[in-house]
Amino acid sequence: MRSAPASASTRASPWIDATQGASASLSRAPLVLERKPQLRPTARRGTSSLRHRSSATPRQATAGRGCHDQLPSHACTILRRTLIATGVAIAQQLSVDINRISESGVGEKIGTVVVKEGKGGVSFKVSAQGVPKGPHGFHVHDKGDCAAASKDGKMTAGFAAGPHYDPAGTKSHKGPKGGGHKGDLPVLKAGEKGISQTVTAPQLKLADVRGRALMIHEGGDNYTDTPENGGGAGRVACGVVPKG
Ligand SMILES: [Cu+2]
Repeated sequence: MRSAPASASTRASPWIDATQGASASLSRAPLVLERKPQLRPTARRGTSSLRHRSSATPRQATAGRGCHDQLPSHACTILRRTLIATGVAIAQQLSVDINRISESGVGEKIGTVVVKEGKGGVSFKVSAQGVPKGPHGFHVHDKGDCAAASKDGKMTAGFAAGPHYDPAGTKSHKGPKGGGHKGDLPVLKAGEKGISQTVTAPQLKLADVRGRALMIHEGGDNYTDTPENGGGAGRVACGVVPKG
């Protein structure tokens, strides 16, 4: 993971801060579009943030973060419109903190999930420590809230996140093969050092997961409704995907 380069002389990559929406931040120097730059995503470590990074060459762009800090606003506008006009594809990536959860609420951070949209759907690069060795059900839950909430009169870990994301109302848990909950993801497997795994959900767009919870369950997932929700049992770790 690279931080934004400080020098404007030799390095590429104008950084586009999508948190600024359409007024994305651009590079310090004029952009000479000799070819269409391919935007590649990146994220700053340890934050739930959204950044976009271009592969523009040094001649195309120079370093800098925050166009509006370094160029007059009309120059940023022109540059942004130029990028749009040239058909630049904007890839997107989010970094989500994952925290331990219990019936007492949200605990310490135990990892991250890098969420990235690509041609094949949305990928989830999961890094988490301190979870038991073995399989763990992993889903997009409907609400972006990892807090404990009451279930059958008893405070339950992560229950504020609601059920699995199911915009079509299938009420069916079928796993990543599709046809059921849209938020059903491939099961994770923890080793001695925790989870280090990337899974992909072809049925999802990044917009589907924004503002929702990523939930890691105590046990595995058989991708059926018997037992309910794949039998993943309790919710043990959770993170909320930023809305934008
Ligand atoms: Cu779940």
